[in-house]
Amino acid sequence: MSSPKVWINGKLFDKADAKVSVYDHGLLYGDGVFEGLRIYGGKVFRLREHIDRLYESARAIKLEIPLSKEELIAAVGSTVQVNAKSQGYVRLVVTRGAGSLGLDPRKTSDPQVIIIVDDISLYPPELYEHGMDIVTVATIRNHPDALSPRIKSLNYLNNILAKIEAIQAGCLEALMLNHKGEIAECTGDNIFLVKRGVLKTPSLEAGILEGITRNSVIELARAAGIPVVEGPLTRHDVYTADECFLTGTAAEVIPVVKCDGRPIGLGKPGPITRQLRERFHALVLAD
Ligand code: PXG
Repeated sequence: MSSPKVWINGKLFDKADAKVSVYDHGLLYGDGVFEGLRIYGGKVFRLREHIDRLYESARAIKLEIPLSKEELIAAVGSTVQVNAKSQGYVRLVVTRGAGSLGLDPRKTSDPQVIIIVDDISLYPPELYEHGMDIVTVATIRNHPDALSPRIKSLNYLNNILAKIEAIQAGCLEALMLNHKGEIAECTGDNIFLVKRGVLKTPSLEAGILEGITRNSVIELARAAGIPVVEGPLTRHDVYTADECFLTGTAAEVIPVVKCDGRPIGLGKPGPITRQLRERFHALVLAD
């Protein structure tokens, strides 16, 4: 495969030449926002939703993206085409831009708008078949009044610290609680439970990212007549659930069969998880 072409502020660069300044506040302070999108059959899934979320993240950190949504959508389309990818991943990044060595965002100029089109690394296929084992970690999700998890910012240390704990415990994903001790989300995925035929997931008030895969799965479930409840959930709800799965652009819909050493339900992927996974696969191809 030829080297990926990276779009930066309107120009295309080979991967090796795609660079930003070491004075960029995205690097110095994690001052910026991003999106992770997925290409299915040459088309970006839910592009409009990702663009809307990117602009909302930017608005929340008072960062003005120097092009319109329509211009950015067109740039994503052309970069996907140039890279001739029919399946893959798109990373959109907007940094605050280069500035002096101080926090003040007014000292920055030229925000960098970056579009990377590359391959996505998936969990091993066995995990989709047999389900994954997750662990609750001590690192709580960012307090929403400190740094809202609704903002997909370039500072992912909260999630990375949780991921390190999960790996230390021999798991690939961490279940993060919020400041109230409720279930929030995993490091790069939202979480769902099934109990007596009802699909349950933390509401946005839990302090989570409003996942685009999450929203698609909620829509699919409702359309299939599966009741969906968004509200506070505890670890007890996870331990006593019939089924559990995670959703995310990278993970898609992946079953969870164990949490903190407790098998969930029968300890294997359940029928509602399987059904929603199939419906999600059909949706990404149709959308
Ligand atoms: N919670 C968090 C904290 C996330 O970062 C999700 C939930 C799921 O949201 P979506 O909209 O994807 O359903 C995410 C998304 C990566 C990567 O490279 C991470 C995400 C998405 C794509 C790629 O690790 N996180």
